[in-house]
Order: sequence, then structure tokens, then C-alpha cells
Amino acid sequence: SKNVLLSKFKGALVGAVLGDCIGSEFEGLWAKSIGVEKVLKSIGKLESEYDPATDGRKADKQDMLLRDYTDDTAMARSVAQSLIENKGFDAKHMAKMFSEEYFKDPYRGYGGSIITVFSKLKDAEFADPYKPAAEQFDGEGSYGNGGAMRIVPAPLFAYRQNDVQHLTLIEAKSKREATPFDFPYASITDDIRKYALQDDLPSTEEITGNLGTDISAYRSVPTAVYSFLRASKHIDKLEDRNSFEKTIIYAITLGGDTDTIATMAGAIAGAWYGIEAIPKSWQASCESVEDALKFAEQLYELSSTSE
Ligand code: F2R
Ligand code: MG
Ligand code: MG
Ligand code: MG
Repeated sequence: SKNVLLSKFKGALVGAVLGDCIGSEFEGLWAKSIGVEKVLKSIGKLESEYDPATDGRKADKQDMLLRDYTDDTAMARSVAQSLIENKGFDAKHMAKMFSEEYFKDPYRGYGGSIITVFSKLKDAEFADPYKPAAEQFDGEGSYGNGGAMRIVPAPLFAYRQNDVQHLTLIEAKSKREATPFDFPYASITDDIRKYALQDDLPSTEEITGNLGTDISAYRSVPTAVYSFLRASKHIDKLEDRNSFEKTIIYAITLGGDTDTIATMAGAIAGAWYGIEAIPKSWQASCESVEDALKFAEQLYELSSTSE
């Protein structure tokens, strides 16, 4: 019988990789200059490279480069590999993997400030793995969405540990005095719900204005959650696409931090719909999909034996 949970683990990790590889072509562009046709054209090209008979790329396309992943996947790979290798979280080891991966392969479009963290970590020989990140922005820390873009392997690893807390409590705990600005995620959930349930697609301006599409976490994570939810409903020009495909395509049309929003939305959609919903043609054209499938198997094994 079909292993539903394993399919969801694979869907989450592969969905994240595809959101990154397909979304990165559009990173930093305004929604106005993208449009659903351009995204469909890019995906159509990728689909035309696929040969269902061999479940791989067409013979004359095999020399073409795969769509590259960016920092989103580079770092998620390190999270997965470190959790698997240590059968748990080892901060020093994970910091070392992030940093070494960066210096081995720096041109993956990393955030402008995190590269300072990699250097400081390396210079201190990973002595205090938390310190360099804590020092960022005068001790404020980074509000970049890097944490969210790479986190997927962690909830898979900890799948059975089940200590998810209520969002408001998490946000409250980290603050001294409470104002609405201290609950950036909890306070946006009503808007996410409203936009997701709306039958007519909200205008792109409304979404980019109210939810955001930038590299800050609080102006991109809600947008990814919304994209996943909204893609289960009708979207013009995407009638012949399944909800996983719609999630990725729609998230990209919102512009801005497209690779990261599509990677986060793709992880959620992949976990929800399972690996069977993810087109084989997309999988065949993107770098690191095979590793994502392997990591999913390994994390699944670890999470089922960790009780
Ligand atoms: N970096 C990018 N995209 C832009 C450039 C792409 C490529 N290099 C190109 O040239 O085309 N994408 C990647 O970065 C995002 C994830 O960022 P992460 O890992 O959180 O990094 P960082 O450096 O910590 O934060 C990113 C920037 O956010 C601003 N910022 C963060 N915290 C701040 C604070 N407390 N005060 C002021 N500014 C803050 C800074 O400008 C940081 O450099 C993903 O999109 C990934 O795809
Ligand atoms: Mg990126
Ligand atoms: Mg890495
Ligand atoms: Mg990005």
C-alpha cells in the first residue's frame, strides 16, 4: 500500500527544491514585469525537455544544464545532511556545513549579510556557533527570510516530537512589551485567511502591498502560506494545472523574492499533496531533486525510529 507519510516527506523536500530552481529565474523582478504567461512559458520550456518514455530528459536535451538551485536549497541541504549525519541537531556541525558549503560554492545568490556570518564562523573555527548571527545588525539579528527558506528538513526530522506551540505564545515569549508590531505573524493570519478564501483572486497589488514579497521573513512567509491556500481555488489561466503546480506558478507571479516564496510555498504544497502531485517533468529538469528524495527517505527513517 502507498506510504502516505513518506510521500509527504518527499513532496515537502522536492517541492522546496522546485520552488527555488523554477522561482529563481524571476527573483527581484516586479510582479508587473512577470505575469502568468511568462511563468507558464518558462515552465512549458522545462516540460518540453522531458521524455515520459524514459522518465528523464529527451536525448537531445541531456547536455542542457539543469535549473540551478540557489542559497535556499544549498542551506536546506546542509540542514538535512547535518540532521541525518548526527541523528539530531548539532549547532556547531550545522554551522560548519553552512559555512563550508558557502566557501566551496559561493555564487548561489546568498543574502548580503549572512556571508559575514559564514566568515566569522570560519575565523573562530566554529567555537560559538550562535555568536556571529546574534551580532548581526547591532545585536538585533537578521530579519531575513533565510531561516524560513531552509527549515523544512527540521520539522520532518522532528515529525513525531509534536511540540508545536501556538504562534501568539511563541511571539509573545520573545518580547518584553506587547504591541501589534510584536506579533508580525499572528497579526497577519486574519488577512491570510481572508485573501485565501476569497473567490475572486485578490489583485496582485493588494497581496504585494499587504502581505509583501520581500526578503524579510515577516513580509514573505505569510505570502507563501497564502499562495499555497489560494492555489486550491480557481486561478485564471491555470485551470489545467493541479494545486501543487498552481501554488508554484502563482507564488512566482507575485514577484519580488520569487525563489524563496516559491520554495516555502512549494514545501507546504508538496507536504500537503504528496510527491505524486509533483510533475515528473519538473523533477527531471532541476538540480538536487534526487538528493531531496534521498534526504526524505533518510529523515523518514529517522523520524520513525526516534520514538
Ligand atoms: N540575496 C538574495 N537575493 C538578492 C540577490 C540575489 C543575487 N545575489 C543577485 O545578485 O542577483 N536572495 C537570498 O537572500 C534571501 C535570504 O536572506 P538571508 O539568508 O536571511 O540573509 P541576510 O543577509 O541575513 O538577510 C538578507 C538581507 O535583509 C536585510 N536585513 C536583514 N535583517 C536586517 C536588519 N535587522 N536590519 C536591516 N536590514 C536587514 C539586509 O539587506 C540583508 O542583507 C533569500 O531571498 C535568498 O534567496
Ligand atoms: Mg535564493
Ligand atoms: Mg549550505
Ligand atoms: Mg530569494
